[in-house]
Parts: sequence; structure tokens; C-alpha cells
Amino acid sequence: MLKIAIQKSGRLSEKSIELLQDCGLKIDTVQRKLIADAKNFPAQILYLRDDDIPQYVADGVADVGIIGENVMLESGKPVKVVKELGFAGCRVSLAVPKDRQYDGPEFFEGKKIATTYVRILQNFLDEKGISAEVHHISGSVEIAPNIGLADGIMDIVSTGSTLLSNGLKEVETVLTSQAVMVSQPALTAEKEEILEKLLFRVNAVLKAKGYQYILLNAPNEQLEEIIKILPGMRSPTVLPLAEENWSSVHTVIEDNQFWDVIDALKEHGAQGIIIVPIEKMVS
Ligand code: PRT
Ligand code: ZN
Repeated sequence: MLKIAIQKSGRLSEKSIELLQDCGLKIDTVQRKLIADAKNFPAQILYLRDDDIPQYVADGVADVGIIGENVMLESGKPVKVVKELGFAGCRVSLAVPKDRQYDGPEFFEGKKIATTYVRILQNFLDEKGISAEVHHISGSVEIAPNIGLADGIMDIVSTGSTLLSNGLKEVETVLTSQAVMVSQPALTAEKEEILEKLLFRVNAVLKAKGYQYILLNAPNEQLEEIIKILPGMRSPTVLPLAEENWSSVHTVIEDNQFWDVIDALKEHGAQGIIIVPIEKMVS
């Protein structure tokens, strides 16, 4: 049995559940008790606060967990990243009031900085050889400069609108973060085997997310050119159409490549172009 810790409620919860469900795990999402069994996979889901997950995984209460890299690094717990999951992307950045002149990290020498991420901030300051006063705040960090509590802050930034609406500007990206699956460094052979199985499925799901399936009809005399345009995984499938001298071409393309090739495809007479999402991809 593999115990998988995910965030109970917050920015990571829905995506974590969706990922596990896409991997074929049947999870009861209605009740969200502390622990629930997956019905058709040897796993148990633990719903926790994200900040508690590194500790639980390090202690072996959970075997793996899904958290933001920021939370993992801030915890300083001995857990290892087994898979980058590509969602909940954000930056952990330093910001100062927008009218302050900023010429580099030396700005913070002798200044007060408010943050939730004390460890990450201290590591950054040590690396730059800067000594500053670090104030730990657990929420609404962005208001600290306005109420005179700090000269600057370090916080999570996604679109930047929170900083903007508080009259702050982002001046240093200390860390870029995404959701990751972490595990205990020493799993038993049995758990390791279940994790391998899960990771195989996770890879298939994530890989499929970056690709689309394209189908189109092409006049035979243009087939060679059209195939050259399509940046497929291997050579595309070509099937004859009922209409003479026409073929149907199927292949896989990367998510955003479609718009790069559409004009060229049309120029070579491609018609009936269909793009469909791929659910799983195993290569
Ligand atoms: O209750 P629990 O402790 O489990 O959850 P939480 O409140 O600590 O975390 P939650 O659910 O807010 O975030 C979970 C994880 O999502 C974080 O640890 C990050 O890894 C990731 N993440 C991605 C974000 C954001 N984007 C984000 N934008 N976490 C927080 N924010 C907040 C940020 O704190 C700031 O207030 O959004 C604001 C900034 O957003 P912009 O778009 O205005 O820049
Ligand atoms: Zn949290």
C-alpha cells in the first residue's frame, strides 16, 4: 500500500486529484476524510495541509506527497523529488515599493524583509552575502511595507497583480516553483514497486498533455510535402480515402505547434484538419 499525501483544500488539491484520477485511481472526492483508499490501486490518499506534507513524508507517515517546490524547500526536510508535475507554477520573489530605486540585491543590506519563506530567504541572503532583518509573517505579506513593518517582502508571485495592487514591484526572482511529487528517500521494495507503477502512469498522462492528435485530408501529389511539414513523433499514418487520389494523414504534434504549421498545410491543399486532445501517451 502506497500512502499518497495531497493538499486537502487549496490551489493544489483539484489538480492533484485530477492527476491521480487520470492515472486511473478511483478516489472518493466527496467525503474527503483524512484518509481514503483508492478502490482499484494499492494506494491510500491522505488529505493534509500542504505545509505538513514534507514532515509526514520525511517521517514515513506518508510515502509520497504532492506539494509546491517552495513548500518542500522551505521545510528543509529530507524528501526527494520523484516527478515534476508541471502545474501550480509560480515564482518566489523579492519586491519593494514601486517608487524605491533598486539597483541590485545590496538594496536589502541592513533592511527589514517580511516573508513566510524564512529559510529560502535566508539562504538567498547568505548566498549574496547580505545581512538583513528577516520578519516571519504567515499571511498577507504584501501589506507589510505599507504598514511600515518592512522595507521589502519576499512572496509567491504568479500574475504579479497582488504586488501591483499593493504598490510593489518585483525586483528579484529567488526561486521558480511548480508542483512536484516527493517521496521518502528509503521506501520498502513493495512501496517502490507501486510508486514505479504510479510514475509510469503519471508520465503517460503528463506526456499526453503536451501533445495533440492531428488528422487531415491531403491530395496524394502533395503528400510528401505535407508529411515534411508535420513534426510528428515518427512517420505519420497515411490511409487512402474513398475519393481517388486523396489520403488521410494522422500524427501527433506538440501542443503549440499547430499554429506554426497550419498555413503551410493549407498552402499544400490540406483539408478537413481536425485537432483532438490525447488522454494518455505511452512510448
Ligand atoms: O491551507 P494550506 O496550507 O494547505 O494552503 P496554502 O494556503 O498554504 O497554499 P495555497 O493553496 O494558497 O497554495 C499552494 C501552492 O500553490 C503554493 O505553495 C505554491 O506552490 C502554489 N501557487 C501557485 C501559489 C500561487 N500560484 C499563488 N499565486 N500559491 C499562492 N499564490 C498567492 C500568493 O501567495 C499571493 O498572495 O497568490 C498571490 C499572488 O498571485 P498573483 O497572481 O497576484 O501574482
Ligand atoms: Zn500552506
